[in-house]
This record gives sequence, C-alpha cells and structure tokens, in this order.
Amino acid sequence: MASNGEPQQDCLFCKIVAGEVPATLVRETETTVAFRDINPQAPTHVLVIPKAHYQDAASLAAAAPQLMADVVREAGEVAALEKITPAEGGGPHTGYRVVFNTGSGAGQTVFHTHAHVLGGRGLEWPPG
Ligand code: D5M
Repeated sequence: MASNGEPQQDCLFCKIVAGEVPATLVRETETTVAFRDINPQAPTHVLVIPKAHYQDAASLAAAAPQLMADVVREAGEVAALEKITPAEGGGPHTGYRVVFNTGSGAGQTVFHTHAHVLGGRGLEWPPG
C-alpha cells in the first residue's frame, strides 16, 4: 500500500481520522489523534496515530521525521494524562511502554502507523 501521507480509501485509521468510524478520543492535535484501543491489553491502552497515512513507523520516520516526533511526544502526553509516567511516583503501576508493531509477523494488523501506549499494570520483559 502507498505510504506517502495521502489518505487511503480502505484504511481503518484514515477513516477514524476522517470521523467516518467512531473512536473514543483521548487527545487530538493538528497532526495526531490518540484514541482507546478497541481490544485493550492493559488498563491504559491508547493508540497514537499521525493523521497522515504512512504504513509503519520506519516509513513515517523516513518520510516525515517531525511527524514521527509528534507521535512519540503525544505518547508521552497520553501517559501523563493517564497518570502512568514514572513521575507519578514510581509505584508498581507507573511506567509505560510504547510499541510500534511493524509487519504482520510482529502482529501489525492495521497498516497506518500507530504507537500503542500501554500501562497501568506490570509489564513483563521480554514481551511475547
Ligand atoms: O494494532 C492494531 C490495533 O488496532 C489493535 O490493538 C486493535 C486496534 N483496533 C482495531 N480497530 C479499532 C477501532 N475501530 N478502534 C480502536 N482500535 C481499533 P496492530 O499493532 O496493528 O496489531
């Protein structure tokens, strides 16, 4: 699929950006949207996406590094909103993980870059 920043007709997350598919929004900026994952894997499980369509994190970083920076910064803003940053006291359920699944072999199912922001419970390492 093209990965040039243009909306893709058959892309679920482009449809969320366009308001054609409902989502539970957490934050929105000029360039990004953050919404709750429909199948949460942790008490906080929010997806941060660029509004522009790029198929994965690496292609986004290569084509539009400032936009990638926006996504990563927004992941931190979401964590702060959800009170799961280490600054919240370093208890057992602070600290969070930002994950970009890249490629179907790594579990990527939606080919519009998204950062999973996961937290609110203990997170094991290595991940499965
Ligand atoms: O992550 C894709 C994620 O997208 C997966 O965790 C489910 C989530 N998802 C799928 N459809 C929706 C809608 N409609 N709203 C919110 N979240 C959704 P991946 O890394 O590609 O497997």
